[in-house]
Amino acid sequence: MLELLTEKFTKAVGRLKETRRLTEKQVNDVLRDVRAALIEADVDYEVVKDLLKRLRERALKEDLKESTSPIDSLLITMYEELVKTLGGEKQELKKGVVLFVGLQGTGKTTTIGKIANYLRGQGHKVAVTSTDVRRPAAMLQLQRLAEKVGVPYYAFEESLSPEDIAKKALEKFKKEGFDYLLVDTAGRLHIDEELMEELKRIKDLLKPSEVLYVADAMQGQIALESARTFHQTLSLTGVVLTKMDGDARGGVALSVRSALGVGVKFMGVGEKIEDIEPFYPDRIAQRILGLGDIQTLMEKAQKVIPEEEAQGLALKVMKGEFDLEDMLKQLRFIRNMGPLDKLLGMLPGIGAQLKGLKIDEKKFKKTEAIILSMTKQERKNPKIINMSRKQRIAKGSGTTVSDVNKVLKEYEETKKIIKRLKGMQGIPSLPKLPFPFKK
Ligand SMILES: Nc1nc2c(ncn2[C@@H]2O[C@H](COP(=O)(O)OP(=O)(O)OP(=O)(O)O)[C@@H](O)[C@H]2O)c(=O)[nH]1
Ligand SMILES: [Mg+2]
Repeated sequence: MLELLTEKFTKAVGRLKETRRLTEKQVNDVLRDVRAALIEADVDYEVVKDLLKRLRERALKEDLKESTSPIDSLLITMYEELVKTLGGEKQELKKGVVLFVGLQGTGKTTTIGKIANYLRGQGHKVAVTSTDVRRPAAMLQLQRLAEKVGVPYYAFEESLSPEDIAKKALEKFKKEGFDYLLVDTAGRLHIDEELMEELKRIKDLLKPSEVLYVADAMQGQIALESARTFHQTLSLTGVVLTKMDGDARGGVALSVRSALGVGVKFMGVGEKIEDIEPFYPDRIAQRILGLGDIQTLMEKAQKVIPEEEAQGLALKVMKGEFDLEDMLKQLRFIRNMGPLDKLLGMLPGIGAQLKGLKIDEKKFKKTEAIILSMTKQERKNPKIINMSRKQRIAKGSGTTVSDVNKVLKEYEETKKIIKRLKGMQGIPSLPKLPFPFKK
């Protein structure tokens, strides 16, 4: 997601690499590239105009040119204005009934499963229910998801009307005193009167604390057009952008706030239940500027490896002490976190350059078996692994000497890459302060 913008923004700013002082022409050149990137990314035209106006005013008015490090200042300006465009502060989900609406197939039901899982992980009491009596098996789909997540699904007969289901579900929710009731609704291919009326009646009955519009990011601006119509009838309180994993442009993410006046609250980044992220405008701005999203990366990492271990590993990598034991840890860690490309996108500077890398499960198992067949000493100091040791390791892991050689070679290469990454900075001069800045 957002790769296009990251690539173009990094390139635009990257051209200033050797510059000490910024001329007006250079600022204009960067802004011209930024504008082209935004348009290519399918950002709403008015949004582009507005953002560019703010950037230009600040870049030229404020004494960027006199700043000791003008590129950093330009980056910070871009960062701050992007955050504004993306909606400013992160928006919490208000407790109570959360009604999910949107066109057919945009990901409403899947998103409810994901958000239920997310909220539950945060320690909230969550229940879900569905008023989608139209599509056969729609209710069953949510019920299955609820079982998987481990939250109650309020089941009612499919012969009831959506309004009756809403009423009964609300009663139950109030009685149980849960924090959130997530309510699924039926989708339609196109907006029609009947659907809008039905949703309006459900909304009036439920008096939800949130009405979230679920938009498929891959649809681009079209998604926003229907969102506007929903907004008129239902007064949306926020948007969930789904399928961000399939959308390299990201235009919708930048346009929602200004098009609707409400912000994005979550984004879906895959088909699995964990593939949802709260929408942090500051982190998204960092990603777009190629500064990575270390916070989200660390949050994901903490779920699969204990914090001290993560820090230990990072420290070792920084110091260049990286043995086979560390490589195994890292492989396990990456494997538990999901596809590599999603993670690399969060690393400063390199995200846009590395795409489509994935862990090969079979190869992983083999590597793991080989490393586990080594003695502690061998893992710490792979240099001592001579031919007879290789034969023993191959036998122990049910592999061949050539497999062992491959792992050793991979280890050497990983070590080299780490060295290179250490010496590399994504953007010519990364701001000295760790992102995000808090003013
Ligand atoms: N790649 C990807 N796929 C998603 C995401 N969210 C949902 N999907 C997929 O989109 C498809 C439709 O999802 P549903 O949740 O059934 O959509 P819906 O809006 O409930 O559909 P209706 O109930 O028919 O209106 C499914 O195949 C989901 O797996 C996402 O963030 N990324
Ligand atoms: Mg559905």
